[in-house]
Amino acid sequence: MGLETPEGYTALGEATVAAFLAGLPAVAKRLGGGPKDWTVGEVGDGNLNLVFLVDGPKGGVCVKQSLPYVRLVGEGWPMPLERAFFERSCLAEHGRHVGRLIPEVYHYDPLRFAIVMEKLSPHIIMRRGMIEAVRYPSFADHISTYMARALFFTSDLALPAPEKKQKVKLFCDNTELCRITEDLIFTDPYRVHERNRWTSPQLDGIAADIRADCELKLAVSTLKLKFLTRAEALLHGDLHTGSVMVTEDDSRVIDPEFAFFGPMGFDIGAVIGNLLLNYFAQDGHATSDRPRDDYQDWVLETVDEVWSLFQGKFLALWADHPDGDAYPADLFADAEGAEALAAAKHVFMRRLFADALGFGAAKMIRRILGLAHNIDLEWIEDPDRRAVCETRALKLARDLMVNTSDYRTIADVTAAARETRAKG
Ligand code: SR1
Ligand code: MG
Repeated sequence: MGLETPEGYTALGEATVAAFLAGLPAVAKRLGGGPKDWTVGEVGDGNLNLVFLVDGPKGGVCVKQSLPYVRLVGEGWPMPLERAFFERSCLAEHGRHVGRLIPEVYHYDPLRFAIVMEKLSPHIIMRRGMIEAVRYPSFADHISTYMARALFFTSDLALPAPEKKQKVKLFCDNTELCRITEDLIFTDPYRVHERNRWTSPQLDGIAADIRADCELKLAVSTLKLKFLTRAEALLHGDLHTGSVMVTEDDSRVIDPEFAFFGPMGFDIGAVIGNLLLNYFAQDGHATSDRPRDDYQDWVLETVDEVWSLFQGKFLALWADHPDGDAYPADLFADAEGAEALAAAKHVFMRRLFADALGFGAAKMIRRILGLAHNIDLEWIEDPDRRAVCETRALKLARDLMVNTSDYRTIADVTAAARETRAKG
């Protein structure tokens, strides 16, 4: 027996999407012709939803629909349909601040829990491009703008408290998606759990060491507490390289269904952690006629740029728009105040950097020892080779999480990544 769903909901299929869109005049006009002229393909390769690409004589659209369960696992793991509502709400909120760095939403259907949005073409999922060693020269600029603006403008640095609280309230109900993160990122990889998997037997010993590593378990639990309690800004919530669609000169952040008010470092860490995973994975994809060293240099340069550009942009926004209830500008109007505020901003950024490293490390560990892996590593066919890459990534991640304060600058992080790789 299927899972119970609200009246009006049925999962769309390739045969029914056209009829659904035909009932939306503005979307139908965008596609051109009529339903018979439209081609539909289901292309969802994520862990949760259905995704259809629809093309007509005039243009295309993308339809994303929640399933009442986790697609990766099946009906045995029910999941609220409302994640589509949170995704659409986040796209609306972030859209006010980041403009064309996300897809345009054309329609939201609250009965079908479906979002009809811009079909990004010729974009591809960034993770896939990076596995092929494709460079994205504008990515660091784009993602740092996205993060700086989305995080700053939804924080207490920019918003009056009542407005911020209303927004927190709206996203507070995204509890089940947060629960996925709480369990899969901050807890499961550090305990025996049937959902976990890893390259076995090669990583059996390391997985056991991690489960016995109290220092690491305390560090990840401290991060989990921050994730649970620190409603700092509206996060994307799952900002890995599979959530960015790219061309050489365009980047669009997609899929913010995990959106909620949480610690800013969680999104920043997700980007950095996933770039570092790719850096280590390259050694599993390199061949003698196609070495990847130059590409690995580019990945680390990108890590550096992402943080450096983010920091500069975030501080610039704080200087230009000190409109929130935190650090009221009139308290710091004189020269002494200005100096004190500058010092406080420095402390803020240092704390944010440390948060990002900790969360980035947690993201790396979960993709190697938890349920949901990523293809950067999964597509390395030879398990021995894959395990070498994964072991290096785990080693760096552990150090980033436990000895976070040793990393004063982003250059310390990229140097440690190189050193970890060089040591084998
Ligand atoms: C059960 S969902 C597993 C993962 O897929 C999503 O992309 C998130 O990263 C989530 O943790
Ligand atoms: Mg996703």
